[in-house]
Amino acid sequence: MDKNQDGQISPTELQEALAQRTGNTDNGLLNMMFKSLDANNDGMVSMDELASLAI
Ligand SMILES: [Ca+2]
Ligand SMILES: [Ca+2]
Repeated sequence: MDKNQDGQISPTELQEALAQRTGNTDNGLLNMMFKSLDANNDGMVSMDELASLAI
């Protein structure tokens, strides 16, 4: 999922991963998912944050 391998998932990376897996590109859903993943609200989802949800 981490395309540029910086150890963080950006909203764009999450969107691409979501589109690839589900074909869903709905922005509302994406924002909701991203917010729930981004526990510390820094605008990026770290591997720790991702692991805590275990997608
Ligand atoms: Ca990244
Ligand atoms: Ca974060």
